[in-house]
Amino acid sequence: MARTTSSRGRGPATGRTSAQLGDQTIIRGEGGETHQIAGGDVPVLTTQQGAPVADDQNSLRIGRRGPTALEDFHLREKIFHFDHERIPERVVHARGFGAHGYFENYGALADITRADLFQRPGEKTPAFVRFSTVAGSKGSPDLARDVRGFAVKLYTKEGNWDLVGNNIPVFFIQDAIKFPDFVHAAKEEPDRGFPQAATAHDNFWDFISLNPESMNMVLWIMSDRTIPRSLRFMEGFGVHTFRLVNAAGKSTFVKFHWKPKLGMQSVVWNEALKINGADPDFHRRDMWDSIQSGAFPEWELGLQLFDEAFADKFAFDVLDATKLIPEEEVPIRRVGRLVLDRCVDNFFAETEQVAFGTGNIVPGIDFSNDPLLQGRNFSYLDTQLKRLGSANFTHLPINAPKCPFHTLQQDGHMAFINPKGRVNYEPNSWGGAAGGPREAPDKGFNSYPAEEQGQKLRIRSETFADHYSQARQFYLSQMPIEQSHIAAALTFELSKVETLAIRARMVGHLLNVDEALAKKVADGLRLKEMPKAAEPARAVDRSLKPSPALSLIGNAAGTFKGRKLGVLISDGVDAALLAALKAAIDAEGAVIKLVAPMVGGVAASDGSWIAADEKIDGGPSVVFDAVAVLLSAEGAALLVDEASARDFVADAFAHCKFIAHTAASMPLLAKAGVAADTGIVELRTASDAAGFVAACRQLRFWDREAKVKRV
Ligand code: HDD
Repeated sequence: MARTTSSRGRGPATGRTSAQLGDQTIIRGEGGETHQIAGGDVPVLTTQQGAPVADDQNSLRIGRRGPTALEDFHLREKIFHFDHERIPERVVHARGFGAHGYFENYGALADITRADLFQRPGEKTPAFVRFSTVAGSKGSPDLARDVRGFAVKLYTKEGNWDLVGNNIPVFFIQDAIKFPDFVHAAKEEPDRGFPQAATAHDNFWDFISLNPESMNMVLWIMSDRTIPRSLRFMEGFGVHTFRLVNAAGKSTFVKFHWKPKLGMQSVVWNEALKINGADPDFHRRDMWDSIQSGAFPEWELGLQLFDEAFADKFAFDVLDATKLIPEEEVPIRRVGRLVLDRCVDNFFAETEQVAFGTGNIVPGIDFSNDPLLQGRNFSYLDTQLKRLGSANFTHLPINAPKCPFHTLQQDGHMAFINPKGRVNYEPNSWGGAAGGPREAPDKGFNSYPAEEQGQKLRIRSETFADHYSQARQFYLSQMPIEQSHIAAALTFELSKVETLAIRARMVGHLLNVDEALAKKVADGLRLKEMPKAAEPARAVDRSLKPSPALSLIGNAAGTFKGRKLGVLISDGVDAALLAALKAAIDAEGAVIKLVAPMVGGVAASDGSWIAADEKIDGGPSVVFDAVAVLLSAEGAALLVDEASARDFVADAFAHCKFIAHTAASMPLLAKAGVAADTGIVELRTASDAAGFVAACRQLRFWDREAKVKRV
């Protein structure tokens, strides 16, 4: 057997082992003595039991090359603990990214709710938010076409309120009893274990095509909403109708919305596919970078408030989670802002162990009878026991309330909040503090006393029977470019479905949404004949007015703030031009990243040295919102035959990005197939830089898309 002579092995000449650990060198002598050099005053490594560890490099052996001794408690403890590091990943929403922040209340809302966090203007409530994808496992790529979870935990002074929402205001199913079927169908197929984090497979579309109540959600998930550019640029929704209840006991129905301060933005599908290869952590890195740089992501909390009278006259049942209420019918009142200003200290302790639950509500907020919500209220508590392994998961710091709390629950695995004293039951006759916590009839949570009566039935209300009208309304509310993306996404996904009957069944549903859309998809799939329209349970209401608020591109914020410009540079780059571009980007509140043939940097035209952020194949244009190609003539000559440089330009062009360039860069642009349009801006002098950044505020030059996407 070969003997190792590496720096971590046993040096043949000295007979000593050595290891470089950060700034400290550990040298181990033959006799086992340990010397620490440098590193200063560091804590001593111990076992879990606190015993100091002398040697963490070698297990205990009998003789130099002999067997390992079972008594090596440090080895056993270390391996034992490592073997148990993982907890079950979430059955859905496994991949997530969390951050801390606060919710700041704009004004007092005492007239509509007694919820403590809404009583005092300017009050800040600590918050923890976890964003997630739904279908993929923990290690899946960020840019999967998927719904994004938007789960908010607000540590209010009267307990934790969790708003466990998504970035889409409607859902796939109406009744929680179908959730396991839906999730099974969406996830990897059980016999083969793939595809990962993708709905483009037979099982998903088989289920969906047999489940017309999903059609509204299907239109949403096939839209650009499921490929967001950043978690910072997406909306959030509580989805269900909830109740707000004021001190007088008056109830108002509410739907919760989160509106991103920087506006909404998505990527295009071809870009998403490439981002997943270039940077599978694209979303979490973006969130991490922006919080670490002090550019704190922000959303405003919006309330859609309505009463029973509105609910009665609204075209759909407000308890049906597959429907939304258009903003045009019930405007959104913005009541506060959510700011994320701190990354976690430990991903496992916080992001992995955070336990959200729709059942976590506080006085002043209440449930509605939405059957999806009612089922969720069971599932979330139940799942925490599976994942976190103990009914004491609320003792974990990320889950514990930040207000005082006193229960009479006790013991169990890992109980580390253990009350002192004699009393663990109620009622008791021990007086004063010795008697322990008491209920508070007025201050405590009182359920809204809704009148309920009826037969016990397994039945779906008639009022849930319209499956197509809002899908149609959503589709017609999109800009033409968005409509073409929906058609392309449906065609892509159904092209991955092997069973022709499923493809046809889906097109049959689309005929009830919009005939032109159905035809486009049928043509895209090359269906030999148009299937019959699916039989709707209730006739499609074609009179619903489009809701412009539902368009993503139509509501773009008109700013490049928070976005990223990628600049390709080479030796000889015009230093003044680059400085002007940087100044314009800084003034916009955006970020500039320099990409060069080699990461060490380039020598600029004025002799200065400019360090790069990325090597050309490590910083493809898909990770930027716009690009500038500032090559010198020599730089262009060098890169014109470099595939990654050509891709940088060709992808930016194909993805309809704004592209600035120097005249000298033209050979590369020409080789990459760039054709002139007004999204391509030549920078002649430094004074052109600001104009280019202003153009970038449109985010994409969509007029180009028809020229670069023909099928
Ligand atoms: Fe759910 C996690 C959102 C329906 C059962 N869900 C989970 C998360 C989000 C949502 C954001 C991740 C929370 C986190 O970051 O830890 N879920 C939704 C929305 C729904 C929805 C917006 C519909 C409006 N969910 C839904 C139903 C059920 C569940 C109908 C079951 C009956 N969801 C769960 C769960 C999860 C979960 C199994 C997995 C991990 C967890 O709860 O903590 O209990």
